[in-house]
Amino acid sequence: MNGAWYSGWRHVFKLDPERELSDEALEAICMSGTDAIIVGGSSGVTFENTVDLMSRIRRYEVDCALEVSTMEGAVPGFDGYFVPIVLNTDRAEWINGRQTEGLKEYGTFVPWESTAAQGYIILNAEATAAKLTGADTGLDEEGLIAHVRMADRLMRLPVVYLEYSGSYGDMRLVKRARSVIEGARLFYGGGIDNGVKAREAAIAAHTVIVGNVVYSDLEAALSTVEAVREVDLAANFEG
Ligand code: 1GP
Repeated sequence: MNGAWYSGWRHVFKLDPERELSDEALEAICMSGTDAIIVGGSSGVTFENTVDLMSRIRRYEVDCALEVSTMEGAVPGFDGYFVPIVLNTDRAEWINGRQTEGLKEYGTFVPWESTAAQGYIILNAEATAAKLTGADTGLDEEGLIAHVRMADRLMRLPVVYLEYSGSYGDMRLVKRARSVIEGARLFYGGGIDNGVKAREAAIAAHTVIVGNVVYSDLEAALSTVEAVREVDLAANFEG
């Protein structure tokens, strides 16, 4: 495991700058005991809505990172930055095109010590990110493991992100992915809308990302924090 700034994160809420969230709901999320908030979205991310959400989260002590998916949304002042690289697409724009365009513009300003690439493997065909990037979501197990090894071993990316956004993934595959990883941290996100799913995902992956349910059922979202803590308490107790 790498000793990076995000390496202790077990539970993370992902908030979308384009979506409305009341001050009360944001306070509950930030004070929930989650390890961090990631700000990011697949569409509609602008400088203004990103600054606005960051400054509202900044009232709390929780770590706050930005997933930089557009140049317009690159905002200074976060604790950390993730740069997604989509691995299961043949559209170069999403592998290195947008990233190098961003680096041409902002390369000298990047806080490298708090910036990490994420090797995204997008597995839900219905997800906006899958449609946007032309991801090959139909990978079989062998294909998935090959992508994980490419990210972790060949490219030595610090984070591998199994993205099922909007649908709950196959935890057997997530565990299998984790079993072949040597250096990266495995992020899992998608369809976690209750404590049971959060618990399963926390057993399968290093870091569990909870998104949509924040906007549809806040209480259920908050219950995922406790579920992940319980997995870790049980693991510590056992040994
Ligand atoms: C989205 O992986 C995250 O990028 C979380 O997925 O919104 O389905 O919880 P959900």
